[in-house]
Amino acid sequence: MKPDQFQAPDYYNLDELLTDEHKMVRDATREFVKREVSPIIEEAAQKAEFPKQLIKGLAEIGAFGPYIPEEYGGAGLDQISYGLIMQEIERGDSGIRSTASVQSSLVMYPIFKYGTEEQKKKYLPKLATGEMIGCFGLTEPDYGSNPGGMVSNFKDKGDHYLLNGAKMWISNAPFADIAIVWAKNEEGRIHGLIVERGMEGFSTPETHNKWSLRASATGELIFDNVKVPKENLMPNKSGLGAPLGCLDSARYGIAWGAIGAAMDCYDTALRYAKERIQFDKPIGSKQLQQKKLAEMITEITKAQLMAWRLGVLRNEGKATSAQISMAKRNNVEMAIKIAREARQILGGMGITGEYSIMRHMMNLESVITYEGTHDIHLLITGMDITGIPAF
Ligand code: TGC
Ligand code: FAD
Repeated sequence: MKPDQFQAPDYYNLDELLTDEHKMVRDATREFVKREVSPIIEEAAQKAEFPKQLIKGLAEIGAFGPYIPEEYGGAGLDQISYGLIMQEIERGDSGIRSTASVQSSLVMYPIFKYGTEEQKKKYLPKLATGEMIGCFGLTEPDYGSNPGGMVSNFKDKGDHYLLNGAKMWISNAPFADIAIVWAKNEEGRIHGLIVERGMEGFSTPETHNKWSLRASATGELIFDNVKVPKENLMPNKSGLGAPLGCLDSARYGIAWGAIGAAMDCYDTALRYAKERIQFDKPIGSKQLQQKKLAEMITEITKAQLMAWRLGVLRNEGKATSAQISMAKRNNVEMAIKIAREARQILGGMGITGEYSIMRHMMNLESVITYEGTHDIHLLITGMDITGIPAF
């Protein structure tokens, strides 16, 4: 793979909207990605292996629980810093950002929000340092976009719960130490349980043959009469709103993350267009290529403004779930379109692992599907403006 020459586009001087802390966090993450992620990511993706050696460094830059308070081991940062961390990591690879998103928003966040003090003390500090890795089990084989229909269930057996069911498409599952599992009790109410690796009847087979997110490990969670201690139920919220509340946080991070992938594709294509000579001139001198690049920087700039404004709303506690859906949907589609256009600017070279574009493009096919598909987010906007659910 070519050396990482990334230069971040900032067409509207958005740096002026960031605090010194935001810029420090962003620059430290950018430096980490250049130093640790870029040199190894192509090989990891080709081999379809999650590069576990990155875990310690990700923890050190605060990527695990950026906004979780410091008393629980988090970095205590605001929502814009969290977004910028996701942007920079996904600039390197969506699969690495996935691991950070899941750990922060889908594992640490529910423990922090819905867990007991004992659960917070037991798990959060180890999750923040990467000593422990978590995963989030909501999707089931027959219930993807409609998680409320889930059939995974647990029964009260006096001194423990007995958990049965299966989850699929679970990021980090093959190596996670704990799983946040959403299942129904005997009354059909959804609750979150913390299931630990090693509990009898709990297995996590890996999902192979993915053409997307190859540097992220995906798997199933299988529960065959797993005895879960009663103290592992998170008591402070139940119902579908509990897992969906975690998704708000993760979807917000993806709205920023997708900008990172788009920036990398744009930056690569711009450099290539200025260097590549055809018909005795750089291809960047041709109007057709300039149109592609001009439209890319326009869309990236719009997405940056949207993400920043959403971050301000989240810092003020005012962002709605529907606003988050709009940003996730818009920014991921923006990124996938830019990846496709950027790939064309590189011609044949665009399909090789010499450049990051094709990897980003394939990764974004997962990103546009997980955390709510592109269609589901459109329906969430539709419901928000009409008041009529069309699911
Ligand atoms: P609905 O009746 O609308 O809502 C049920 C309850 O949930 C509340 N609610 C929310 N609460 C917090 N945040 C949100 N975003 C919420 N959306 C809804 C709602 O108010 C209600 O509460 P209550 O108290 O009245 O019961 O539910 P529905 O069954 O009609 O479904 C709505 C729909 C389709 C929007 C929802 O099911 C949905 O978002 N589906 C998409 C599923 C999804 O996103 N799955 C993601 C799985 S995790 C994942 O992909 C991780 S990838 C990680 C990585 O690698 O980065
Ligand atoms: P389906 O729900 O079957 O949807 C298929 C198609 O139908 C889509 O185009 C969808 O938009 C459309 N559709 C569905 N309902 C409607 C409707 N009402 N109206 C119109 N169109 C509709 N899940 C987790 O719980 N944890 C994870 O860590 C996790 N990681 C993932 C990692 C990867 C790499 C992938 C690919 C997925 C992951 N997922 C995870 C699962 C992901 O959230 C689901 O794939 C996603 O929610 C869609 O579910 P589905 O694949 O079952 O598609």
